[in-house]
Amino acid sequence: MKIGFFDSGIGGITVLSEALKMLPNEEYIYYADSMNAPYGIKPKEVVKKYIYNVVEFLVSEDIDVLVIACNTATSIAVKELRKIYDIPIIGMEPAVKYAVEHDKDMRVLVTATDLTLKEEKYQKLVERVDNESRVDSLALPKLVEYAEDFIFEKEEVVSYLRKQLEPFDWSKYGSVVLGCTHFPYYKEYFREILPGHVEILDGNVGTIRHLKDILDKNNRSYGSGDRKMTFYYSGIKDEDNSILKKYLNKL
Ligand code: DGN
Repeated sequence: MKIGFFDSGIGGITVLSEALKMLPNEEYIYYADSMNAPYGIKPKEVVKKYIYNVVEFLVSEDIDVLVIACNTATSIAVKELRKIYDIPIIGMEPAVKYAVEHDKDMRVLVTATDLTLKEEKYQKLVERVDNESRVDSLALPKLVEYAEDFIFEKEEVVSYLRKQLEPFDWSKYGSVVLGCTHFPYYKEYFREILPGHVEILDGNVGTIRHLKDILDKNNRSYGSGDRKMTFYYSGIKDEDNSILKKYLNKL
């Protein structure tokens, strides 16, 4: 089974790492569009063009299934891509439904990119599941920049995060949703700042479970091959997968 993954950059590696645990014996091709990152603060039509280029490339590599390991790209393009290509396409969705249902009386803070939060897909999701107006949102664009620049220095990142999270009355919140695939790199920093009762949720495991379900439903065979990994960096092949390994080691 050849599984294509892509993200505006290296955020989708946090999703890929779950796939490697649950589906270890597949052929993976990961495309980080890092030269065009970040997607989350650019005009939608520009980002759409980037996405179509990447997907066209991955499909030309004969992938059997595509994982859009990027909330922003999913929000903007998943519907149209599914109309164009006849392979299964799996997208990301912030775990808002789970968060709202899980903790009945508490508020939920969804963190993501500006573009994800502004998009109709997200607005509709909140409308559907948040009947009591308990969901708030917060864009954290700098975390994407930090991750792309391989900045993991605790003090710098924690001080940015602290500033962003400080205005909230955490006694009212039950969970924080990480609605951008770059954010799980910093999960331990969120944990350090937030009080213990606040759960930190991401959609990565759920996405890979969904991938498995889709493969089963489509009668696609998996699990019998050897693991193979190819990593592209905006069209350039990373011959020894050094970028990929560097980030996988951070998880
Ligand atoms: N990792 C992407 C996401 O999940 O939305 C976005 C990163 C970006 O380009 N801003």
